[in-house]
Amino acid sequence: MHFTNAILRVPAHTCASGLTTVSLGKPDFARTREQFTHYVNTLSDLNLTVTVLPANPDFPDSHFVEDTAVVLPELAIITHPGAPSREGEVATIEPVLSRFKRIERIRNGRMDGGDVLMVYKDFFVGLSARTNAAGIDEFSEIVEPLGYRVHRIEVSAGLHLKSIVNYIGKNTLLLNAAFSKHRAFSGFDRIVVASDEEYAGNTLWINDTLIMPIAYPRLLERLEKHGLPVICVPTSEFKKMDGGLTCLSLRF
Ligand code: CIR
Repeated sequence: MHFTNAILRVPAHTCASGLTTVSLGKPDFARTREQFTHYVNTLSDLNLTVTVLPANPDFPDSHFVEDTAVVLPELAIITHPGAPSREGEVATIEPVLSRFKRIERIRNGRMDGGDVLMVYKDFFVGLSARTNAAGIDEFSEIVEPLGYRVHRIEVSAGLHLKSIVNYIGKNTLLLNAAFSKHRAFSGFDRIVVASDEEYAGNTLWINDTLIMPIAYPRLLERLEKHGLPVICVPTSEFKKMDGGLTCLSLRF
């Protein structure tokens, strides 16, 4: 797993009208843009080629591009987002991804890319409020012939699987206590995120560098011991809209 590219979308001025389950107040648009720029620069500094798409004010959640596709070395799968207000986002991602990859689609079932964790040839896919069994079936039909294994993981709390479980290199998963004993993850070393720092469990692994949210000191200390470089970035405005670091880009 080595990433050379990232696709992102500039947050729209409508971003405060997106979906959220938390009560942290409305995101400030100027700060959202600043934090987004910081994120883009961080990926560029890690030598990714970034494609930054223009803001799409018709879709206030559209900067959370991760949910619109799953990108594999062999192809890209355009999802069918679970939230009706986000369905239309895929139309503008497909032409961009088709410059890089052959395209497949989730047609009838539902799937958000935030539920799909790829670790080499294994996919852990959350069965969640946004991704249903039919979506996972369609996904499996596309990827299993390519030699991937698909593991379904029930997500009862949290928005997406990757809100809670992420790969951080060195055969290690970062996850919450509820998932730490899950059978599907038994082949990995596991670092458990404390419940009051759970948001930072959405840490982003880019080619053996970790990008984590600022202001989670205990997790930072733990991740520094993990032995990979750690970069902390501001995320307060994304957090207000249930967004974390993985959801702001498609990486491949
Ligand atoms: C939503 O509820 O769809 C957005 N406000 C947040 C999406 C976050 N996506 C992700 O973590 N992959």
